[in-house]
Amino acid sequence: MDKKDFDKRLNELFKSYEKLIMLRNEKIDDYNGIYYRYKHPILTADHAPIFWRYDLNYKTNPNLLQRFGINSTFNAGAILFNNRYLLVVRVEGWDRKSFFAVAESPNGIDQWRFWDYPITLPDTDKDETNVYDMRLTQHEDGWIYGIFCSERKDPNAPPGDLSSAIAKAGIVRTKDLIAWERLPDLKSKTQQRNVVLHPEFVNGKYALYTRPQETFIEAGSGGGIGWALIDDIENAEIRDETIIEPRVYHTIKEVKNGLGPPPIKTDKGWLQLAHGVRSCAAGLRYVLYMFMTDLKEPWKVIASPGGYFMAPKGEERVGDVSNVLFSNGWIKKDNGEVYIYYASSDTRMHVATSTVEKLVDYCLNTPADGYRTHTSVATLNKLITKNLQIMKNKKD
Ligand code: M1P
Repeated sequence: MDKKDFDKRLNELFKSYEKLIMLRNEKIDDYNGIYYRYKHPILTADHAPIFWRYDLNYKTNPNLLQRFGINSTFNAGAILFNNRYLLVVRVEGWDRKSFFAVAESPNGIDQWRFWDYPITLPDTDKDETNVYDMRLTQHEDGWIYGIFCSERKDPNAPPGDLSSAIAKAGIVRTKDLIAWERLPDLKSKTQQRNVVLHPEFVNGKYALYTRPQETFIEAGSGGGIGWALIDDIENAEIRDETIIEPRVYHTIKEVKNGLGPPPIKTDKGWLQLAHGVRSCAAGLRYVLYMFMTDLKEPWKVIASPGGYFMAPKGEERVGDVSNVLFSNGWIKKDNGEVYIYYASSDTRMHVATSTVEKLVDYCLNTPADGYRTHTSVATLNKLITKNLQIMKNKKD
């Protein structure tokens, strides 16, 4: 490519990149009363800056080739920090390694732009191979904590097994999302993923939502979402762990579940968003579901709307790991609006919007799963009878 073509092509790349970033998003009018989806994904691999992907120097890249490929942008932690909408995104390269990078939007809905550099985590363990799915918690102790999955090869894997891995919870903290202090990884008897720090002290201690698992993929006898109090966050260790939100046969969380973002405090209790996984002929199906826990005793589940809150739909259904919705970030605004950031099929990020009022109503008034067809039909019949009466009264 001669220099003139190089410059022309580069100019086109920057132009189409800006067009993508500045694309305005809009609500999809697909009413369910609970939340709105949006027309465009908010972050894709194409949102990675041009200067991350290309060497812009004609001398060293005369053919203008991508030098650092980005595969996907997903599973982002979220925070409203000094009135700035920030996501700590799991960015995955063509080399399959994930890293964290901050993306910022002026309104939380569109125009997401990555900060110039990704996050450089303190490198504390040479065996750590991959990191992902950071949950951001603005804790009442004044720090912003990030808990993420730290993955390494299973040292006990038999020769030739290059897939078995170990999942641990890595912990970092920051005051500005620029300088990150790494604390020792969470000590646990089992593998852990989807570990989330509760934003307040509970009985004077740090409190963690956990997800014990027997193997890298399977929860096994891990049971579900757990709860553990931690004496010292600078040397965090799970001593006692109780399952507070179990997996259940023939539900959307039959195979495994895991907490999403840290909970949102409301006057009726803590709003909790989680993912549930079931198995089917097509593989695993990940959906989002909600529950509420008690305000004073956040480990006690007080409401469990039955079924899923959000399931993969349309183009969300297809991607690197198809049939997956996953969320580890949401933002509550002062006016009560809630922005739910979720990823589809381990490929791209989306936003959905709701309000605290609607989410609390959803949690408290959606019938619980009765765990049997018979109870589902009874629930439906009750609603139909009530509604037919209303419809009849209108006619009379
Ligand atoms: O591929 C779907 C998800 O699988 C894992 O989630 P969980 O620990 O609940 O099984 C994670 O690797 C997650 O990043 C991924 O989106």
